[in-house]
Amino acid sequence: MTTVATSVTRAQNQSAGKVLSWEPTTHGITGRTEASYFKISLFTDTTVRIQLSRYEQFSSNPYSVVQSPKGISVNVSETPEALTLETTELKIVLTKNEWALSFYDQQGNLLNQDDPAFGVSWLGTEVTNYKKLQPDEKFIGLGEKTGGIDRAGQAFTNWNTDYFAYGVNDDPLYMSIPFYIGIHGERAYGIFFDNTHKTTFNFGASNRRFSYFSAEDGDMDYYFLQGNTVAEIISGYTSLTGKMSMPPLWALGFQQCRYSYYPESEVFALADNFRDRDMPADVIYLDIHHMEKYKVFTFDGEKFPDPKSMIQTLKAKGFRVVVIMDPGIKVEKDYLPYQEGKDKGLFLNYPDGETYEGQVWPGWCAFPDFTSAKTRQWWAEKMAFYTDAGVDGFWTDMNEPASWGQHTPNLINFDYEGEQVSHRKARNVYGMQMARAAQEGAFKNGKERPFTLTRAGFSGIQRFAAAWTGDNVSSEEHMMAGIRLVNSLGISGVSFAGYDVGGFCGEASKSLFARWMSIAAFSPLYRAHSMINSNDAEPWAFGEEVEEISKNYLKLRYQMLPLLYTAFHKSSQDGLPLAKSLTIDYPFDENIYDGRFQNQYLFCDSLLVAPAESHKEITKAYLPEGNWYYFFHDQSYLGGQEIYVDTPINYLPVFVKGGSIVPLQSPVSHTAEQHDSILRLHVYKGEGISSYFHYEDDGRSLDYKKGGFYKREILLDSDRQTLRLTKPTGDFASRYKQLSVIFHGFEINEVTSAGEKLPLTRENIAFLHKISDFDPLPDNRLPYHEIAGLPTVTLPHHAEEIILTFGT
Ligand code: MIG
Repeated sequence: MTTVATSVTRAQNQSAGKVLSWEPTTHGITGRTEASYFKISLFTDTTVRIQLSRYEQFSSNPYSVVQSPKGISVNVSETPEALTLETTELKIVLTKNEWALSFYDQQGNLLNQDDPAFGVSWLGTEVTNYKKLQPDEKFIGLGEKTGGIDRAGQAFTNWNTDYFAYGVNDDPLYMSIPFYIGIHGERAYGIFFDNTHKTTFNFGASNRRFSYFSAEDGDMDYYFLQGNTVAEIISGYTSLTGKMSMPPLWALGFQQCRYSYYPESEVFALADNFRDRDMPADVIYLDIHHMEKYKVFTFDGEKFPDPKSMIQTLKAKGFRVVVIMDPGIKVEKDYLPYQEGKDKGLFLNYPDGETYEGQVWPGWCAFPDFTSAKTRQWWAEKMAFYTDAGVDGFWTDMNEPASWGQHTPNLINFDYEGEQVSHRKARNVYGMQMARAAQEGAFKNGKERPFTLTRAGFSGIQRFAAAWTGDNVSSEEHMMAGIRLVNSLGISGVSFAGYDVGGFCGEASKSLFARWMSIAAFSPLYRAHSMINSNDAEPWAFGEEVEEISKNYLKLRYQMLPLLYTAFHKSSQDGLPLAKSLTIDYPFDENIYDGRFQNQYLFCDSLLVAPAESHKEITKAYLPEGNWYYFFHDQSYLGGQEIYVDTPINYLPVFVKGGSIVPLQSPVSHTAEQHDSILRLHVYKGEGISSYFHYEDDGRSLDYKKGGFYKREILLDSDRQTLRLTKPTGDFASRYKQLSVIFHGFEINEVTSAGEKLPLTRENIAFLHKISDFDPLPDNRLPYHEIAGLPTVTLPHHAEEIILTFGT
């Protein structure tokens, strides 16, 4: 009888049940329900942590959250039916008769509500929180997830997976970020489910009663985030899980990868090709063939006889080298990293103590336990092998972890910062901890800011590495899917992200490659890559016209460096992405969710990119509220409408938001090359006051943390026709000696500064250069765009306040 009863309970849903008791804590309350222990803790006025466990001891994730509760005042009140917790921004009501929470803002608007019957429930070890679906509720975020930008009606799994040539609707991929934002009735909220087990998010798939998030095991442990805007919610999430730190400037340049460049002579030829063809680039990758028999911390002596001098030569040409690191360490008696790992107990083990071995490129391998501080430290020290040779960047691949068979046994032990857990709890954070070790190593041994790129990750990964979207495919739909993946990563805290330009698997057509190079110029990470045994896929490998188009967008990318650098700085401060899904600034505009427009995004806040497939000659774009200018010819549009745009292969539709200040510099062939010292501020007429800040630092050290930066605010008043540059702050001297202000959309005959008239010229501006007339991709490009006669003034970029007044 007892046995049957128990198994029935285990096999059916069991909710948390009645609230039996509670008591106040410093940050909220704690108590018991019939089936669980609970705790509600206010971290800020807008962020609250909810924990429910069937054990008295709560279990948690030590890796993602870096914020602790602030000393805020929480007001708790009780009625016979409910407990209410209030801050200045948030009201949380807990129903006592059956654990269920409702969240309101201080105006009394319902943000989010548990299903009153199921609230938090268990099925065996699986724990779930059921949330009532709100009318017309939309769901965005969840990191590296395929599908449309609104995830309503779909469900997703978080389980880091090596997925070669994934389909554009496949799930799960490499990285797990259990954070999403719900949007309904002009309100939004965020939920971060901080459980590292395999989790499922259901946004109303196969039912119309609730959305839910569940984990295979562990506690119900989530953060509810309130915000007046979607941006505030993302900032709240990145306050919890951390923000990216400033990357080195060179990482913003173009990065060329291939599986694999070797030998040394090929690498030199590659570098020379970029320079001889006048195509800007900063980074060359060495993929797995740089190693001897795929053994990490080795160079293949035949392919790369003298890595140090090779890297020196490349550096002299303005290139940085990034090497790949895979976690698997070849099981080989005389291979030092294997011996050390074994002797020092740094590898993953079976519960009986035997080293776990899985098969990857080097053959049978042991896997460092990156969830142990000792192992991370050791790995970081080993990396001196690379940094001594002059390697500047690190690429952590296969860190899901991947192994042939793709089914790591669940019983394997992980340290998990001393907690000692199984693969089920640790898998999803393994990759992030490898990236953390890589960042530590790059930092410790190198003298400059590190650049690390990772495939696998979990919430908080943005603190350790940039991300790329793995093994995509050379197809139009993948090009579009990559944009959405990067935009979704951006909603989920990962600002520095990109995709393999040209597609990793398969062969890109000429036009596909040209378009991909154009779009990716507007991606935070600008990196081309392709698979072993595929055709050459460098930007000159597709014929002269594609080369010219690529060169145009590469040059534009380098002209945009001042814009990009400020955007990276801003993102490192506020946690908002550089590639911004329109759901962030325009969440309540229904049109942006339209399948035809869902790939559009704002880049660096001021540019709206409306990507089109490469075979399209015309496309429809949607311009949200405000006024807009077509970037390449300045035609102006009112927002709130759908428009047709020509999309010839040489022009990607990009629009500038009215009121924007877009700083550009002269093109350079790599980020360390000196520009012409003129900062060109392109100023676009909008409405009222808009602001921008210009940010610079040395681009390589950490001095910026101690005041070594140059920052000045720029305020445009489009109505009163003034532009004000505040006095700069910080100890760094700007690298720009002159300032050119180029006015777009204004009628101007006169510009004065401090009562003095400035010489006004009329400039012809072309953002892209003319493409010569050979072998055009058939009829698929437009005449050359030059914007004629733009009013321009040039003045010294001095360090005092500058106020320009302009008009007729
Ligand atoms: O099993 O290092 O996603 O970018 O070129 C394949 C070889 C391993 C997968 C990565 C890809 C990389 C490739 N790697």
